[in-house]
Amino acid sequence: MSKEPIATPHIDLPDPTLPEQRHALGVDNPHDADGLRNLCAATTARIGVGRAGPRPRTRSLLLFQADHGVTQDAIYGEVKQAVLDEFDLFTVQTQVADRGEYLLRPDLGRRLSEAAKTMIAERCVRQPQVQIVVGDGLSAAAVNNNLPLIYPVLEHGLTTAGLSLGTPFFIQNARVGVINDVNEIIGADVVVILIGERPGLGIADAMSAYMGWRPAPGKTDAERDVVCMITMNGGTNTLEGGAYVAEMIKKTLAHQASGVALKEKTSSETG
Ligand code: B12
Repeated sequence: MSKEPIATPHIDLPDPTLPEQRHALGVDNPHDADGLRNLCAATTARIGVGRAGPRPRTRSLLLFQADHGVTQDAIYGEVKQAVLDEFDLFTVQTQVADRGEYLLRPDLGRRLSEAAKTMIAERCVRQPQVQIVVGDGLSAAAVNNNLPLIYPVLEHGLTTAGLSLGTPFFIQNARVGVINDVNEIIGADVVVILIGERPGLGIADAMSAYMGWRPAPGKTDAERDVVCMITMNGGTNTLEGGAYVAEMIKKTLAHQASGVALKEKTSSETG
């Protein structure tokens, strides 16, 4: 009897992350296939996936696990030094010791370490009109994928409007509220933080730009604005996002207000 060579393993399930598989209808004999297809195309939510008896299909489960893996990589990944070097960003830390603590103690991610305060004080221009900072937040992938695209657009939009910019830098293990500590040192009119959003099970590299008029200790999100879901993977296009953030900053400067106060000022203007 001749011995068969060991065959390469036969995988009978296609890769569930491929676009044609991800968007394939899972419902057998749908009453209105076109209607269901339109519904599924309108959302990234996991609808129309079908089921195997009372359980999810293997395909759905594998896709869920694969997407979950991507979110873990985004949360625990690191921002690439090459991306920071492209814009001469130096790095400072918050009071968080490691990534585990970052997830458990959001309050520490809102405070700069003493070493960070010293470094910022030594290296940064004071009292610019706009201070840009970058934070990893909850997705390093957001910074790695979007910063090279958004930063030049934002910088261009602000400088062509004749605005003075501070010295930009990167904050590791950052939360949005850290802009209060930043501005205690810098004294800018507006601080904007480009930060990684909490990854979803479909898009893991979305960036947000949170900004505020003269942030200071004690100020809350009610005094901030956000442009969210900035990504080339199905959110606000990163280049357009950069232009929009520049416009928001100009509006903040013009009205000397952000968040709820800006909303109140602009809604009374428009009647
Ligand atoms: C988590 C989250 C929350 C959490 C924040 C708690 C926490 N500690 O994480 C809770 C449930 C409290 C929340 C509440 C609200 N949220 Co929210 N939130 C998010 C979510 C899912 C992720 C945000 C994120 O990843 N931030 C980055 C991390 C690193 O930041 P962080 O420092 O850990 O957390 C801060 C921010 O998340 C900030 N924040 C959260 N939501 C909002 C909304 C606004 C307008 C501002 C200025 C700040 C802000 O609050 C946290 C504490 O400072 C986004 C969805 C998205 N695609 O971004 C929506 C999102 C940002 N939230 C939104 C909204 C509308 C709100 C509320 C105004 C809802 C309401 N009507 O009450 C409130 C405002 C809360 C506030 N802080 O004043 C919208 C903003 C839309 C827009 N462009 O203006 C988003 C985009 C969801 C959506 N698609 O509608 N939110």
